Amino acid sequence: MTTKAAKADQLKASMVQPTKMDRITADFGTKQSNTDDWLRISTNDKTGPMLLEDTFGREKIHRFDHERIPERVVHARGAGAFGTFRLFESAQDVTHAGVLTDTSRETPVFLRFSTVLGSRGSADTVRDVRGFALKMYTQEGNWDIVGNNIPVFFIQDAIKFPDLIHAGKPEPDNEIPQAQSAHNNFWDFMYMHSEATHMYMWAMSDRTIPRSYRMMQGFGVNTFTLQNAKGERHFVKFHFTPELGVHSLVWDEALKIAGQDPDFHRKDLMEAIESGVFPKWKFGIQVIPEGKEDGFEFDILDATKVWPEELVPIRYIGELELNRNVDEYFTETEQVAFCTSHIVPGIGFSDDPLLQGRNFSYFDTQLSRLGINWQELPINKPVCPVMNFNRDGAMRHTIAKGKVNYWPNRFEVQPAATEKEGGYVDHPQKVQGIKVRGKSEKFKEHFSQAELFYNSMSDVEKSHIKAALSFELDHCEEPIVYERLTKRLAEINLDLAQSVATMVGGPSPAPSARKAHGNKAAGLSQLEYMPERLTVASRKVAILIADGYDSIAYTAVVAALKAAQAVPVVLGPRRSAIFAAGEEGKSSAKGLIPDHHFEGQRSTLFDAVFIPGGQGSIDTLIKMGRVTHYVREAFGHLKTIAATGEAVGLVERAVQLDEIQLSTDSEAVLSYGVATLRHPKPEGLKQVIQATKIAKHFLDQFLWSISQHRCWERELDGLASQV
Ligand code: HDD
Repeated sequence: MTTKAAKADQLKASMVQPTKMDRITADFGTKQSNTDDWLRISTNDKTGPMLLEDTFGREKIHRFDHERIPERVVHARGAGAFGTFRLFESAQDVTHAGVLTDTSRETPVFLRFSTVLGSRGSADTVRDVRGFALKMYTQEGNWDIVGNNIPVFFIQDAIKFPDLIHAGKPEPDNEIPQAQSAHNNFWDFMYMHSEATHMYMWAMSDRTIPRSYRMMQGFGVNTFTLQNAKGERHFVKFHFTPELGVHSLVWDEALKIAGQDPDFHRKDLMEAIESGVFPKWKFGIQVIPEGKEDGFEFDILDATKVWPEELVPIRYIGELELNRNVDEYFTETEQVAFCTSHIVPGIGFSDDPLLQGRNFSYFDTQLSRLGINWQELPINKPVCPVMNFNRDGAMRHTIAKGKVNYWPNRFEVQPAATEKEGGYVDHPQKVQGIKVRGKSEKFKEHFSQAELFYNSMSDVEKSHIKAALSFELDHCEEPIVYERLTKRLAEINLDLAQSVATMVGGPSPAPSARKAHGNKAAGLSQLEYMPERLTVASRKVAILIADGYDSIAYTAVVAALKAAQAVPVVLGPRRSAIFAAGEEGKSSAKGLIPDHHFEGQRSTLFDAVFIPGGQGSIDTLIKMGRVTHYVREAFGHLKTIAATGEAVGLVERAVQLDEIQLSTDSEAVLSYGVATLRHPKPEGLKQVIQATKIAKHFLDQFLWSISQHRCWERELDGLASQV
């Protein structure tokens, strides 16, 4: 049986781990005595010419000169991790695929997340669709689901993909802008392809600025098929829903992080796995039996459409967990290569015109990126035997023994597998028709689901979509681009079109001739995806201190955060010892060394901020513009802010809003995501008990507020923009 260890064990066979005992060698194995000086003619006082003879010197430079391979033409920037897929309910009624029917298996997987438009060195937090590409190393072969964090796509037909990507990538004359859709060509293309309307509504929502790869949904997007043992076929869409909920950054924050920490998502994934907070997703399928596919207003093979959950419920049957970081980025995350065409028995394709084209494209791109033998690379190699008569090609690794390399052969070596032996049998499908360049009628309707999506958003999400479109179109200088596009928005919603037009300029759009349906659907608003069990695990909390801080409040909050698996990160005016109140000046005091100083890490990199009191500390912090800015910026980004004792005054001064209620002497208060506790000095047992209760209440409120991700009320009531 394949266990999750099978892939890890296989990879180990290709690993080296240098130790102090090892000695440096050339690639041909000979130990080297000097790798710092090129062989040359020299005398004591003169350095003479270098000798081409130096085989070691030449090898080192040759190897370096050829280190780069072509980056992916799209999805070049990414991060990946290993994990496990488990099934908790067999789907044998719809498929005979082992990976979807055998609940005793643990299938090893590799998942690569990515942005689409940016080059390999671009920033993680740009506004962009995120790739969600999963390779399952099943016992029957590799099964790749090459998906995104958005369930629909911009185009219906694969033949449009080069145009789409050319329009989205930097413009050809000047290679500007990097990793952005905010430019003339992209929005020109969006207008020219009304089929893209639904997808760009998703792209302008908060889905494209995720807080973390761990907090995104994954979708197979295309329509695949499943076959069961009886030979019945079903159309299927694949869904992954994160245990931590679906959460995003706010736009101002995403922009700043792109500069402050371009590796934000990559680090976040790595650190969470490293600390044992393994990201998990529920795996679900939406299934339509063959024969029922025509009963929908839309064509179920059209990748620009969702299958609304009201019509086709999601059946959750499995779980995906990421639990191991890569050992080396290049050989694993960079060389991993996915193909939508890689399927296993029980799973098949549909006539989805986007999928059909993808099935050609992925294998093809791996040839130019990695060469014909790319499936022999350790990260891509299946865990089951690979036996066939494909031979040779550049960089072939397998040594295939035997007298023959063809079938049929006189030895009857390596025949094809029967169905019983697990051979892949294509579903017999009756096909009849006329050869045409075109698609069926239903593919021509482009606005209904764009409206459905917009209608299903919360007020906060709607205002973010307006702001995102206003930002993007503000970057288009050519009036024909932003004027036509704002006019198009009236097909979705007139208020949206007019609000955006007011912001970006041009005439106010008139109502469209299309009759709005006014419908909403479940599962489209990301705010519906809160974790089933509220959690602050892996949330990073900045703790701001200076000399004289209150160590009791500090210790209590750090302990509570750690107990809940959150990550407290201490910041001070310097990254050398900071002394608590009472500790200062004592020769025995060691102080606390902060993790960073205030210039090193900005508020954008944290989920919440806590400032313990202590007169000395607050006297220092209150005079530091950076600290005031820290609190104000976190407030503007809707993050939880907590303060105790004297720090309550600091927060009050930084935020300066009457609407925020602060703690009294007898009560801890949580108001608009600001948790405060004044904690008067208790006298006597009764007061100590009372103070402990208040402190506990403060901690509960603080942690609950962090678990909510952001305080949307602050934005809805117009407070965030005032600070
Ligand atoms: Fe694609 C990469 C997702 C349509 C052609 N695609 C790529 C990756 C993801 C997707 C996640 C990165 C894989 C990795 O991490 O290595 N692509 C999608 C989705 C699509 C889609 C969800 C719509 C349903 N793609 C699409 C079309 C074509 C391609 C229509 C071409 C006809 N995609 C490619 C590619 C890439 C790729 C050029 C670049 C690198 C690679 O394949 O391995 O072949």
